[in-house]
Amino acid sequence: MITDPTQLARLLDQARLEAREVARLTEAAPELSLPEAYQVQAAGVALRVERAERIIGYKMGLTSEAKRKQMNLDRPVYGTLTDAMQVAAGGSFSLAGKIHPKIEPEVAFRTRAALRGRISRDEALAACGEVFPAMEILDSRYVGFKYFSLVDVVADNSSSAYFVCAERGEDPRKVDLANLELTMLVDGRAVATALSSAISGDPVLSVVQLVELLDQQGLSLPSGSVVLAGAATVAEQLKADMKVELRVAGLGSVAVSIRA
Ligand code: OOG
Ligand code: MG
Repeated sequence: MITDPTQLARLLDQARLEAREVARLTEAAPELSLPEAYQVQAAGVALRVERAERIIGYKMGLTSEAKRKQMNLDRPVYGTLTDAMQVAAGGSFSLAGKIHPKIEPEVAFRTRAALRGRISRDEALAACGEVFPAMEILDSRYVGFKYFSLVDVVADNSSSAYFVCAERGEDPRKVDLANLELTMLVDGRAVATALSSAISGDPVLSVVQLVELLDQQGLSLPSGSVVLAGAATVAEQLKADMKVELRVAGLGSVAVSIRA
């Protein structure tokens, strides 16, 4: 890499802190590779950890065909989640200081055992203690959000910004994980519906993919991690005074109120 990863990470970090859009990194650094982009992501997370944030898990992105089409990108990616990104279930979320946030319906797992390397679906499932309804609030730091490459999105922590997860989950072995019905409502009106099979074919397979991607960076998934499995549908632009709710049949619901 010609440019030091921390230098690129600082650019995106400043953009986030100042709620300012910036040009995609590959405009100035077209040679940036995917492994280098993950180094930029890690350097950006390290800046947040220096400010006393704590890594609590990861999000998988582009695990559904709908999202890959919307973003015109071809492969799943991961982002890193810190405690500062979690919005309380039923809480309120302010648009102040955000760039162009969107929300999307997901499910999340909490692990109860560490995972590393190439694992089977059964191994991933055994390590997932709970599954929850969850929504991710994305906010790309790039101009216009939409037109960027895989390398750009990975460097930008895969557009991670915030997430909201239900307080109570279910035992993932006790639900039909690939056939959960997800309905996201805005002010009581359904805006997105999908089956959980839209997420990697089966959301627990997002955990399998995450652990493999982490291994490529020399990382493992600690016990107690939150894993967002990826959106089941395209994301919805956030606007002030929206109330957004996700209902997952057999799993429960989670909501967030948006304010200016
Ligand atoms: C990339 C992140 C996608 C998901 O759930 O598919 C994502 C983006 O759309 O900006 O989080
Ligand atoms: Mg997502």
